[in-house]
Amino acid sequence: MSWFDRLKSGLTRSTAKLGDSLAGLATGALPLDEERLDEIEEALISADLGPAVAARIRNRLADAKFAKGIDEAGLKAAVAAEVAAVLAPVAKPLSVTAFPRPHVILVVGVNGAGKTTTIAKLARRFTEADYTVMLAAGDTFRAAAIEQLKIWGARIGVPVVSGEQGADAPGLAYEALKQAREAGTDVLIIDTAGRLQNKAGLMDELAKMRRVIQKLSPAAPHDTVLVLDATTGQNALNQIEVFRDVARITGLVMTKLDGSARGGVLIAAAERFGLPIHAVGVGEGMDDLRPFEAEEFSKALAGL
Ligand SMILES: Nc1nc2c(ncn2[C@@H]2O[C@H](COP(=O)(O)OP(=O)(O)OP(=O)(O)O)[C@@H](O)[C@H]2O)c(=O)[nH]1
Ligand SMILES: [Mg+2]
Repeated sequence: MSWFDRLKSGLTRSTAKLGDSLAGLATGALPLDEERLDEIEEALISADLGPAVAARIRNRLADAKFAKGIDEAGLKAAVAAEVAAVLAPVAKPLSVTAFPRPHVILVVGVNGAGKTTTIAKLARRFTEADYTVMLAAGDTFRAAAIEQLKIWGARIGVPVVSGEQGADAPGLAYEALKQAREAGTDVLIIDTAGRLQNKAGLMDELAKMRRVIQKLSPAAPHDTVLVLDATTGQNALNQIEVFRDVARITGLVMTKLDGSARGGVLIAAAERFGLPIHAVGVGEGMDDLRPFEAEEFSKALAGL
């Protein structure tokens, strides 16, 4: 399957909801009346696009151009174009820009969102682009988490700085940054433990991690990436809100778009927060990460 096909089949829930209902709502030779426009707006909202974007698409469709009716392909194309306009400004791949090296990327998110896997995938992409990469096993809570990152590091061929289970995570991040700097490594990616339910602890640890690494590199972390699981739907918006405040996130990665995902929420997120969307995950393997492409995503979502 091509990347686009996987993305498209991954957006099944959204596509089934949106693409199919758009197909049913196309009017052919009949005018697009108020009632039909209301139905289209509802379909957009229930596909997780958010009320603001749904209202904009409705207004666009109410445009005189479609007074004579609109066919299925035309309706889907109009929706895709409007969605792409929302997403295009936020589609920004991660880039390695910091001098002096390393460029530090801190990866945060709730339990099981796909942080560690995303780190492996990013490491893979950066090494393929000829950057040197180091990983820091900053999820020190579980021995299995440290082991998981070490296995990925060995597979991709990048060093992993780790400590004992229960070790101080900010201290480990500091040590990793020191080593990456000494080695002249281009990119340091720091894994963290996933928690949302325990907000105070999370805030303390992430804030402390920032303070500690800033002693060595005042501009670090250069990126703080929130990993979101596409299957969580609207809950992703709450996660962005909480992590934005506690961790000063600078961008998003959405994983599991290959499952029966609800990727429409990315549009609501783009509209509401305007944070860069760096990449999307479409599988569990190290090559299953793609830069976020607004147009492709919009077409897949509209069922084109
Ligand atoms: N299908 C699919 N599975 C994914 C994707 N990304 C991650 N996973 C799976 O999701 C599960 C959790 O991934 P992890 O990377 O361990 O998630 P995490 O956020 O590090 O989890 P914790 O460290 O426990 O908080 C694993 O089984 C991954 O293989 C993806 O894009 N697609
Ligand atoms: Mg993890």
